Formats: sequence, structure tokens, C-alpha cells
Amino acid sequence: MSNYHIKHFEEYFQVYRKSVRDPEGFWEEIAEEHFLWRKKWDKVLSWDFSKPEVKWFEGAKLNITENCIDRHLRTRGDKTAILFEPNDPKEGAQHITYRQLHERVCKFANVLKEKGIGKGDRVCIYLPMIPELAVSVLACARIGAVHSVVFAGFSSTALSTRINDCEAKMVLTSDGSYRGAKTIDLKGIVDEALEECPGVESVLVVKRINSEVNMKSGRDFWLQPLLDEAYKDCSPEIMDSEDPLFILYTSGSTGMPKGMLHTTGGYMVYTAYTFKNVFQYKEEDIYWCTADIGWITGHSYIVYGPLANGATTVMFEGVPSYPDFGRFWDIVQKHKIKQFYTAPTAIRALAKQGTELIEKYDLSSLKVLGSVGEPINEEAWHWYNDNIGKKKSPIVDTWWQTETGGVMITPIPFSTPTKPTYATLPFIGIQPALMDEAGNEIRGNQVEGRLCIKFPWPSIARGIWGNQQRFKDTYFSAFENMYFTGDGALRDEVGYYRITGRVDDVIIVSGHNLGTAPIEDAINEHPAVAESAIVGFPHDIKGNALYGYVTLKDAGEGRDQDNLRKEINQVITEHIGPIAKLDKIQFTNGLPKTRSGKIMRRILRKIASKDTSNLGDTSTLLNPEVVEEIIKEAL
Ligand code: 6R9
Repeated sequence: MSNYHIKHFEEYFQVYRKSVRDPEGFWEEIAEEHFLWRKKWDKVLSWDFSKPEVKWFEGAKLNITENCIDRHLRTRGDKTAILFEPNDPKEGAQHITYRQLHERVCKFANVLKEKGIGKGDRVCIYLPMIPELAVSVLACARIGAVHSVVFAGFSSTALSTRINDCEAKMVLTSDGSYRGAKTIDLKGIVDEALEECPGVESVLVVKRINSEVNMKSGRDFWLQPLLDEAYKDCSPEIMDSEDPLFILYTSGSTGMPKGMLHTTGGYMVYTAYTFKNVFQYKEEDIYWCTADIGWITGHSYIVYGPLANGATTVMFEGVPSYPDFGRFWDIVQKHKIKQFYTAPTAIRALAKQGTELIEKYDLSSLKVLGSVGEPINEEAWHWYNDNIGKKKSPIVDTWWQTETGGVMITPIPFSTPTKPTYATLPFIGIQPALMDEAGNEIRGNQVEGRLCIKFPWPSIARGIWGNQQRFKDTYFSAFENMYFTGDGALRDEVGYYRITGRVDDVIIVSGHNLGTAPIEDAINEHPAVAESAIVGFPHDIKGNALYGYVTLKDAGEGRDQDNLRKEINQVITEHIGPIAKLDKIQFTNGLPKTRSGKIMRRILRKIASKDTSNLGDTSTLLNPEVVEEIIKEAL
């Protein structure tokens, strides 16, 4: 039996039990047998959640890029490492082999060094989904610089806040980016941001759209001429297992974004091991995750996890709707994608388009379908399963967070029987607990509570950059000796977990706890409903009442709104009970969303409570204009 690759359900239980009985022994074996270390660890794990402090493979020396690139050169030198699919399909895909990736990363690393970047320096990467994004991430890791990727859809204010928070010395960007039929002036955004960032010494610019940009002399440099001059070998900086690898910002419930800090050894081991098992990756498979590398999903499951396994990983520059809504399926057919990993928001958007565009393509290569980012509602789950997986590809609903570094609760395909809307069972080594509000663990099955993790796993974030107190307050103070996720979950009669949504989204109505996700799930079953968001607002008698924001499919247009409201409440009554009926239902043209597709309930809550004086910064939203519209038509 290989603990590295789990192939059936009994094996999952055996390996799981082993990983929990003796976590140090278990992870030591995985680390030892499947990775390249320059020096072994002195101690596998030391931890204390009350400080909090976690260290994995202390004293070990390694470089993660040797594991992701160099060690594959002998056997996989000509294998495609990164398969780049550009925004415009006419441009044609690019195959970058492991050997070519090695050369590109080394050259880039040498350019960084020449521009004064060394071990421990922070480099902010603000690039579109082009090969240079993955290459620059790896180039930083090659020389021990700490990368902080900022999603290239964020505004200049969001960018400057992050650059200043991590005190980056350098910014990597491009002249612009393609997004469907549009282009975006990235360099202009960087110029604006840098007016507020005195600490940035240099900017390297990739030419992507051939636009005219302003280059500030002495600060800005075109990348290509520097690469042309660079030496094609760069020996890897030997890092300690606990040296920082990257900082990635995630939004908190208030104020400043949190710069989650991840370190090297544990992150590598966990992302590689989860990748192998969650996607059941086999040597010839072509794997595609549609996320952007600006998010944790892209870090762990486009770059590090796949490359550590010597996989072929697709990078897609474009959007699902360009040239038309068949683009995803065109790519699946063209590259014979085996594993396809996307988000429920994308699934719902595609489902809205009907199935004609799917039927044109051959999707028979697909083996595993993944979902991540938010709870997947029942209707979307079935649509994905029926139309994309044709009921033969298991759906892995993977629950995890920027803070956890890798997948935490997930089915293992072909092993764990799936169940719609359930992330099912903890991954190997993960010890979840459900807690009640008094701080006690809720044992047994058919229970619901706040989701915590009892024991460290290798890729847990080690801190918030520059603010260890906030790290402690946010994650380790709500429950003693536990990592608190901020999510609620239920455990069904067989022990399967279903994530019910952020705990701050639980609404207590007349003393009953109601999760917003199950109500939204019910509403979305109504044939005229495209999407919905539920929030609470103060109510004299019930304490809180429910306010629903609902967007309609074409089928709902022109229908009598009061009748629709009645029908929606009827569906809720049928699925959950009359207690969950909505007091107010506002029909809207869209819901305010973050760039990663999460509905901003915080804003909707304020509007529902008629408190629109201070909505906070809405500039980073995907669609800030809908906020105005919703305020105007609020009930
Ligand atoms: C990987 C990622 C984390 C939050 C998390 C939870 C929600 C993510 C989910 C899910 C239900 C899933 N979430 N995956 N909820 N089912 N499969 O998305 O990280 O951007 O940090 O978001 O997303 O609420 O706490 P991040």
C-alpha cells in the first residue's frame, strides 16, 4: 500500500487513521519518500495554538523549485509543464516543457538578482494569466524572495495598500492584459498605485498587448531585453523549511486585508499530496484549474501542487464567455482535459446559457470535476454532474481557505461516494471539530456547529504579515486550542460534512438558527431564479427577519413580481419550513461580488438594514455599479 496515492475507500480510512494516530510519523514518511531535501529535518512538528506557533520539518533545507522543476528534468524534461491557452483562441496554445520552464525560471531569477532582489525581499506580482506569472512566482522562490501576487483585476488603491503592507521593493507587471474583447491598462494602474508607494525601487514590465505605456526612467524596465542578457542557469537558494514562501492577501470582515504568510516545506508537501489524491492525477493527464494565480487556488493548484507532481497544468488567460460561452468546453475538447476544477459561480453562469453550446463539444476526456470557493448549491451540482460530467465523472467539492493553503474537506474521487452539496470527509491528516457557541465540541452525527480544526496540518498559514496579534485574534481565540475557520458546517448521519456558509451569515430568526446557504439553495430551485443572496435585518418581534436579493433568469422577465414572491416563499416553505420564509424580496439585475466571485453579503446586509451611510470600499468589487442600483430600489 502506498500512502502517497489513495485508490479506494478502505484505503482512505486506513491512511486517515494512521495520519491521525501518528501525524508526525505519517507526514515524515510522505516528506521523506516523495520530495527532495538538501538536509533532513531535526524535528517533524512543533506547535502551540495558544501562541499561536506551528513549525513543520524544522531544520530541513530545500528549495521548492528544485522539487517543482529540476528533479523532473531527467525523466520529464520534454513533458509539457505549463500549457498556456491565450485569451484569443486564434493565437494558439503554447506548450512549455519542464526543460524550457527550468531555463525561463532561471533566467528570470537572474534578472531579479541583478535588480537587487535577494532572499527575504518581497516582490509584488501584478500580472495577467500569462506564462510570466507562473515563471515569476517560481523565479522568486528560486532565489528565496517572497512573492505576493495581487490579482490583476484589483484597483490601484487595493494594489498600493498591499504593496505598502508587505513593503515590496519591486513590482512585476505587463503593459496591459486581455480580457475577452477588452484590454486593460495594467501599467497605468501600477503607475497610479506607485504614487502612494515610495518603497518600490523597480518595476519590470512584460510586453503583452503592445500598447504605448509610460516608462519612468530609472524605475521601469522592459523585461525581455533583461532576459535576453540573463544567464540560463541559477543555482537555487537553499531555504529553511520554515522560511517564508509567499504572502497572499485575503479580505477580512473589517478594514485592512490580511496578508496570509505561508512557508516552504510544509506547504510543498501538503499541496503536492492533496493534488495527487484529490484529482487522482496520472502521468499522462492534462489538468486544468480555471482559477487565477492571484488567488490561493491558483498558487496551490495551478503552480505548486501540480508541478511538484510533474503534472501538465493549464493556464487560461481568458474568460468563459469569449469568443462565446462554449470556450471552456472548446478547451476541454482541444486539450483532452482530464481534471477540470472551477467555481460554483462559473458553473451557475454557464448553466444560465443552456446546453446547446455544450453539445457541440466532445467532453469525454473528463475524469474528475472539481468545485471550490463557496458552497455549491444543489441545482448547480446536478447541472455540473449531468451536463459536464455526464454522470460519470465524480464531483470533488473541495472546502478550504487561503489560510489553510490546501484542500481540507473533500471527497477522494473513485473512493468517497459523493453527495450533492457535501464536501464529505476530511482529507488525510485533517481533524475537524464542530463547536457550539459555549465553546464545547459537539460530538456525534447529525449535528451542526462552528467548524474548527484541532491539530495542525503542514500547510496551515503561519501568520498575518506584520500582525501576529490579528492572526491570534481572528483564528485562535474563539475556541481554545483550535484553529477557527469562520465557517459553519453540519455533519450528517454518516459523518459527511456540509459547509453551511460563513458563520457571520448565520441568522437567528425567532430563536432559530438559519444558514443563508440552504435558503439560497432552495430559492435557486425555482425555475425563474438565477441567483440569490439572503441577509438578516432587524425585526421588532422576530429579532431578525430575512431579506432576499434575487436575480431572475430570462424566464422570469415580465412575470408578475408579487406572484413570483409568493412562489419563492412557497419553495422555501417546502424545502426548509415556513420559519425560513423571506419578509422582503428585492429583484435585482445582479449581486455585488468580489473578484473571486463571492457575494458581498456585508454590503447587502447594510442595505437591508437601511444603513447605507458607510458601505466601506466597494471599488474592488467585480460590479460596483449594481450597489447603486440595489440601494435605489431597496424595499
Ligand atoms: C479556496 C478558497 C475561503 C472561504 C471558506 C468558505 C468558502 C471555499 C468552499 C467554500 C463551501 C466549498 N469556501 N470552498 N464553502 N464549500 N467547497 O476559496 O479560499 O478565497 O480564502 O475562501 O470560501 O467560506 O471559508 P478563500
